[in-house]
Amino acid sequence: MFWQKEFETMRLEDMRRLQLERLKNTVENAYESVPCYKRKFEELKVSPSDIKTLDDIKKLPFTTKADLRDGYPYGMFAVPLNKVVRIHSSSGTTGKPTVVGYTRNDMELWKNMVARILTMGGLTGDDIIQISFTYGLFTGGFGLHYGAEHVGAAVIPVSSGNTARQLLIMKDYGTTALVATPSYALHIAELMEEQGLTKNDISLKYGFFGSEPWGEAVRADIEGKLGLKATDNYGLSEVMGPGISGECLEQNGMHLNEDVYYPEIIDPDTLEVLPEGEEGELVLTTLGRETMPMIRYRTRDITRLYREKCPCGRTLIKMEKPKGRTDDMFIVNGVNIYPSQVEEALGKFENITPHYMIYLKKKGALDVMELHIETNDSIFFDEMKKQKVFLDNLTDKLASVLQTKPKVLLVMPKSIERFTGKAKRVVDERLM
Ligand code: DLL
Repeated sequence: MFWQKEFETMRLEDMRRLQLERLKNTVENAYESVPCYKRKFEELKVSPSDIKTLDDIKKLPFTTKADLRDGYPYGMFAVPLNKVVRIHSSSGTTGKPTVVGYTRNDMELWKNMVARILTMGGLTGDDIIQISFTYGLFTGGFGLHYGAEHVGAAVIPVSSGNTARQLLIMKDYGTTALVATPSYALHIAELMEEQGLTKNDISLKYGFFGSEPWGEAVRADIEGKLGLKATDNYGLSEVMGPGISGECLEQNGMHLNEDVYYPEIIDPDTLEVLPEGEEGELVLTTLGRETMPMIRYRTRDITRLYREKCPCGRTLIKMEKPKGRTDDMFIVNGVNIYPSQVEEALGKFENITPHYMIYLKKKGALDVMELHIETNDSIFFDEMKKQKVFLDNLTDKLASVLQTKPKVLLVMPKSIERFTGKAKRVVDERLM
């Protein structure tokens, strides 16, 4: 099933033609209407008329979060405020938030992009969908809400938190599709077990999880416990919100809506564009957005783009699950580590849960990476010998994957914080 088959199954040459036409319009609009772009173009001595082929995009300047902050709140808007019908913002952990706006046409576009993602992950007008993302300035709640309504599903806007109520609603209302962060889905599954419920007591079929990195072990866990097919979807507020890419039911890479977001992969250090298939930082250019045209926005997300025939029939370029953000990466004694590498390694072990925390500490001049990993009840804390063997195996495995030896502590079941939104698993105490 497709939502906009014409675009989702477009032949590559037609896609290229469409992207070029839309790129020219975007560049023209950004240059004419956003002072920041006019200045950046002039600094690089480029003008919209220099865009003759898609490859010419390399001549254009990048946009970063700092540009959005400098223009806080409305400096990057290309339309007057009376054309704006919605405002969202991304919280950001430091400094000012970044503000994003939507015209009526932007809202239409957004709804369609999310409807595409939901349709490819199995949603139809017959479903009852529970949106357990926070509603508010975060784009997740409202973004998925409008997209799901557009598909024609019955939307339950429950928002995040109050997990007992989430479960009650899921059971009594006969929810068939769930939208949440993967960490929150795990937490819902956990409470279900505690209440003695199984997947047979609920009616879930599809789960749409995104907004943070998650691996295959977590997917298997969520699918097993909730009895649904779990797909990943990706987006970011600076470029629109959810709806940029998502997995189909093949669960094999995310289809990126490239007719609306032109993707590139760059080397984050040299800023060189890398060939298709190579891993690097994702850069996105909006091809239809009115309020905030983004030219070569540096997402900081590390991923890979590739073309591959998908059994679902979609021809859109595929994007690998992002393994993390360049700014999430931490360095321990000179070794670069992404939290997702830790999660992947942990996924290979039985008897531990997907709940963990990483504490970065200093011991003299050296960095220490302390990993707190929650076990399930089947590791007998009273059987010291068995536990030691398990711990040594785990530490060795992690050391070989991460290239540095962590200090691993097994902690009691349910002792690590649960997250209702995006999980925060790294605490860097070296700077405190
Ligand atoms: O998280 C938008 C969104 C909402 C996407 C709901 C999907 C579902 P922000 O709060 O601006 O927007 O955060 C964007 O979250 O740059 C990535 O680092 C991360 N992210 C989002 N989706 C995924 C994903 C929303 N599927 C930032 N896998 C992005 C990994 C993701 N990371």
